[in-house]
Amino acid sequence: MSPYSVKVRSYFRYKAIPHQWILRNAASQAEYDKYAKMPIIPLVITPEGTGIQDSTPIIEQMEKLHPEPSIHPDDAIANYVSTLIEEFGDEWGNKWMFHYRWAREVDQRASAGRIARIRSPKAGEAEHDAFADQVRTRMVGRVWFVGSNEMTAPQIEDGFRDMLGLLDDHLAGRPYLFGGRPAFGDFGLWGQLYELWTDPTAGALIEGNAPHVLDWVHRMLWPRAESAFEGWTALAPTLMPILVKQVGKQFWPWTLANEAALRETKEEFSVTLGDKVWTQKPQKYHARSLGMLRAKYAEVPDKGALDMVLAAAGCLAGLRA
Ligand SMILES: N[C@@H](CCC(=O)N[C@@H](CS)C(=O)NCC(=O)O)C(=O)O
Repeated sequence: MSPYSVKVRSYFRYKAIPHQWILRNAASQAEYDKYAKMPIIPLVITPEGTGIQDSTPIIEQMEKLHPEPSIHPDDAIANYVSTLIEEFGDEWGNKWMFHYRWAREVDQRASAGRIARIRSPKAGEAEHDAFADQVRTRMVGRVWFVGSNEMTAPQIEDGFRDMLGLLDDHLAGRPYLFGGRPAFGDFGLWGQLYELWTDPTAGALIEGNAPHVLDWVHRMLWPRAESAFEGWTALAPTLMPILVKQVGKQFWPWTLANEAALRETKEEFSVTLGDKVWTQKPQKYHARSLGMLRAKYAEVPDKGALDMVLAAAGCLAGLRA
């Protein structure tokens, strides 16, 4: 049920890192508490007995231990764009996921039922129903957290449908976002898309409208290197529209406005995305990951050609800040 957990599992499978997948429930809670520093999943426990959390640093740490096959495209532009898409998937893709999962009754019931079964696998029917109701009430009450509300709901859904079309075009001629093997960006975006696919409403949208996205959703469950990464010139015709319309026009102004709202300790902020106003309470975690994205940008040795792409996508100024 957790996009960040399946993201890390997909990475572990790609790298053939031996691991055990343990559900967080009453049976595993004591072990979880021993190693977790934050109340979130995934939690990776290493053979040395260290607990690691937060999917992006988990993957970065593992990549140092298991560098081959690399998840970073050799082309310098594709390499940074992949990092940007990883962040976009984690932070903006999560809005589609969380919104669709908890907006409609059919999805609420399906998801709350699945969560209740994971947490309490042996519960009888009545106990299960009561627990599922509790989960449903709690989670529906939390959608505001990712910015889903009456005003933003149509924007989130229009944006998701637009993304499905763009992504389907991009994946029509290639198995993974950056060519013949999965990149950092695939893992981040896919974790959210996979979860969307498992839910009734968004799953039907994917199955009915985006056959290439559907293939990729399946492929990324057990990703493997089929051929090399592609260069930026080959990727640009269908990846650039995603950068411009989704990352540059939606996610980027939002993440900068969120950062400013945190700096100014605002209770709520509004930002215009395209031709619509988006209003929500600031989200803390995002400012930290935006900082990490800037640090990675600062480390790029030769920025000339990359800057032209980032400027065209509308992300350059905020990355230099
Ligand atoms: N930035 C973290 C986010 C992890 C996260 O938000 N996990 C959610 C589930 S997808 C969680 O554990 N929420 C609290 C809960 O389920 O109790 C990451 O990338 O790992």
